Amino acid sequence: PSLAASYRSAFHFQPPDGHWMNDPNGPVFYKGYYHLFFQYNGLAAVWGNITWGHAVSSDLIHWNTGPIALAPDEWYDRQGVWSGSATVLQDGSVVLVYTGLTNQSVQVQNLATPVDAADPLLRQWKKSPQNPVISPPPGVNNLDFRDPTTAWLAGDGRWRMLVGARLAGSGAALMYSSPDFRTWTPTSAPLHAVPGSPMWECPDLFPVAHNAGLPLGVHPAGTPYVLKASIDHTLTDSYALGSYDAATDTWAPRGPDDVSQGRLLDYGKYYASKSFYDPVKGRRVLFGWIYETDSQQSNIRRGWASVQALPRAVELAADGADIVQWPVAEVDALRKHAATLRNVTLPPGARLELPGVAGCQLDLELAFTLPPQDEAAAPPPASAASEPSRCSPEGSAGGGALAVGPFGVAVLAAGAERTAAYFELARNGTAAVARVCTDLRAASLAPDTDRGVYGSAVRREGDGATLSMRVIVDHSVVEVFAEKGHTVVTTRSYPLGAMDQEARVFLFNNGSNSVVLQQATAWSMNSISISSI
Ligand code: DQQ
Repeated sequence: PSLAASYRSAFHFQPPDGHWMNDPNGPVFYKGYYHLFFQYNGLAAVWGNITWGHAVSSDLIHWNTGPIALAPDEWYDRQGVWSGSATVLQDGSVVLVYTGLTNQSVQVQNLATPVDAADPLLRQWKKSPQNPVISPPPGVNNLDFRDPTTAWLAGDGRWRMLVGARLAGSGAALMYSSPDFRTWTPTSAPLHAVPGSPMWECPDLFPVAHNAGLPLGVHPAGTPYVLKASIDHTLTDSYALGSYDAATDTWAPRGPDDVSQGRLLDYGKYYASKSFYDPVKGRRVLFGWIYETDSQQSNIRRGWASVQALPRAVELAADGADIVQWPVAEVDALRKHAATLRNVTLPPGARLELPGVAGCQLDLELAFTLPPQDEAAAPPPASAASEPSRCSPEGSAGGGALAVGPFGVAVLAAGAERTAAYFELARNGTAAVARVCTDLRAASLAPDTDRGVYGSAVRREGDGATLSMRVIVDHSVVEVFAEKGHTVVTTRSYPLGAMDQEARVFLFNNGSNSVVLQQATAWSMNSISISSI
């Protein structure tokens, strides 16, 4: 197979005809189908000529694409149909709100509705004669006003919606209200802003609960809300947990972390995420854009760029201190041919091939037992004390001042190439901080690829004696979910040799203490086929 085919995802969504895709837009469940729209250039594998592509699924995993839903054909979106959201109104009808870049280079918000509301596949859309319905307010630059959220009905019977912005030097989520979904007026203050933060793209505000999902709308005071913003300077999705005050239409963080200054939804190459409430399974589901990390020439040569991440269910952690993200259960239906390994000690320097598993379409679940922590023998804190959350720049090689590890799994491994997903424990004062990391330093011998080390601290479940991770490999995509999804790291690998059936899986321990592999289960994964409807 050609390199282009080998890197192409087999069970992550991407348009069947290739070309360019970026942000997920307007996810919604309507008349028995999940709909996903996406920023799409059907002419080339580069950003530009942005339309809304459209895909439909009955299980969030198997998709078929429909015709382009929205194209730049009006003065108010002539330079691009940019990101936005879908809202289901009280009568069950659906409305899209999206950003148009006008012929005068102004970002405005526009409405579109189905041509035939009875069509469950929602193949044709018409734009509202009232467009544009919102223009940049005073204090907001014409190019800093975009990405409307799904709207919700507030206690006063009016709709609320957010728009990302930069307002007087602050990244901000502006709030608008409407009695009829046509006439929108700004609320008296932004929902939230962080002074000095860059522009907030693709804001998302949603309530969270443990073991459940919550729809947008009115919830009891004290319900935790995630506020997320996409920070374009770093191409990262930053979030914080906070409280939404319905009386003032404002949100405030609950802890020291604020949006753009706290945790990331994903510590790898994941951006512009957007959630929706799935009424079928009562869960909140998050889509996100996994971008390419090699050169634009490589994208053009391959003829396609970007995939959508596997949809993730998002919940509040049991102790309420953070959120957990986990691939929706429907992903498990793609699993076949399991191989299992139990109770294997990995001494320092261990490198053990996982038998019966190879290839580029894998789902691995690994649990490790840690050695008892001997405080006295622990090495000095070293750099870990100053930056406890950052992965060691040495990557998976070890030899640093770690208490335990690095230990974990190498995937897409053959010859000198491998992508390592692993844990390391660093001393932070008297506590040990666990971090989950992905090391791309040896991921590819190709000259134009990323050689970074990505990851962050992970909150440990239970008594801290075990650490678990799930690693999903789909050709060039590697998604790592640590400790039930407290920390997620998604990266891209473009090996020259470690592809297709050449790619092997190894367990390793490059630390100075033994760890025990409690259990490894590895599945090879079926492909999906995506065609047009
Ligand atoms: N992508 C869209 C914008 C959004 C950005 C344009 C985020 O609406 O702000 O393709 O990736």
